[in-house]
Amino acid sequence: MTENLFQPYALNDTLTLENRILMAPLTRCMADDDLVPTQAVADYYARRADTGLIISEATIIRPDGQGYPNTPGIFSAEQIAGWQNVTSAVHAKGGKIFAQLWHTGRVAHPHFFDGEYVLAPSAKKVEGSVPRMRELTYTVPKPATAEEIDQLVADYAQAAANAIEAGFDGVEIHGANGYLIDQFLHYSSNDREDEFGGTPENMARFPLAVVDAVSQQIGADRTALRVSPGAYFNIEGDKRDRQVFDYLLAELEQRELAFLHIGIFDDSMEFDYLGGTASSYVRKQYSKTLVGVGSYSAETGSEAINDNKFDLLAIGRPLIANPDYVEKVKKGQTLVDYSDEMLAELI
Ligand code: FNR
Ligand code: 8K6
Repeated sequence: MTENLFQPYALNDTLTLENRILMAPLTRCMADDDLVPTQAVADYYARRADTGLIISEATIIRPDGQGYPNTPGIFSAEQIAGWQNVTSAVHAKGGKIFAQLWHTGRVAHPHFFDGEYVLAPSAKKVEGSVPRMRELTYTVPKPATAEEIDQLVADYAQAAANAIEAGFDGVEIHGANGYLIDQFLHYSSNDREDEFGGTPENMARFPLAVVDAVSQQIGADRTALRVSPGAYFNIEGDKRDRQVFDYLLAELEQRELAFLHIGIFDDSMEFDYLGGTASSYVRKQYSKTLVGVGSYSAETGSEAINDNKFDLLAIGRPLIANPDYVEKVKKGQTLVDYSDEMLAELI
């Protein structure tokens, strides 16, 4: 009943995926202390090369974007070389891989980069502390100046260029899950009064500047974006956010991105201000390639594609538990259930 997942899908003239199952980006905190992906990381991705497209774990564009221990970067020569090893291993097995470009904004912590403060749209801190390092409480961020915002845009574009140098087939800009780009898009984290806040157009300005700078650097056909119109992680929702995303999606509709990807853990979650689930809301506003995700099985995901709810299915936790997920689904074999303890090891 999952045949549609095994049909090829052309993202555009340059990229065709062999099937419609994507590996969702999954932070594993397994880079070495210079934030370089190791051989074990390369082997882990290579084992999943039969997915239609791997989206890498979130990868920081510069040191002050780091919010978790041992998350990989893509700003140093060593990191680029480490990723080259990963992309070669995936390509050798016939796979495709995008890099997910990340800056955590106010969810960063000065502990990781020996800094004095973290940057975000506004001086509004996120409650809580770093997972697995609970002694590191989140700090009140410093609102980025217009110059600092320009530099961030340039650093995303440089990271995209570095990703291509490292052999990635494209990049997904991480605009979801309450991190820097998402912080600009929600009223609870953005109360700026300059051209980056206060209205939907202003709140979408930085995210769109990043999309455009990255597209210009490596081509829109190799640029994707992940968004969370429904606030659910590291951020509070506000019913006015709806207008921001209405504006953002209308703007994205005019661009030719490789795809748009929903950021959510459970796509059955309904948001009153979106009038339903995150994917149903985006599907109504955006007609191009959409990647759905969030607690789907191959069966429910296949059905959602059949019902035209989205075009491609990203799978996260089941792919942590089953490196051979695609083959098992194809053969109708039983999957191993995911459990959080599996995060301790790369299988
Ligand atoms: C995630 N997720 C995630 N999302 C993202 O955009 N970048 C990331 O680096 C991560 N990292 C991450 C780590 C772990 C351990 C989990 C469980 C999740 C979210 C992920 O991409 C996906 O949206 C969710 O896991 C929901 O899909 P599944 O797992 O229900 O198929
Ligand atoms: C991107 C950094 C990820 C760090 C590890 C995340 C581990 C998440 C484990 C899954 C738990 C689900 C969390 C649900 C989020 C909010 C629901 C309202």
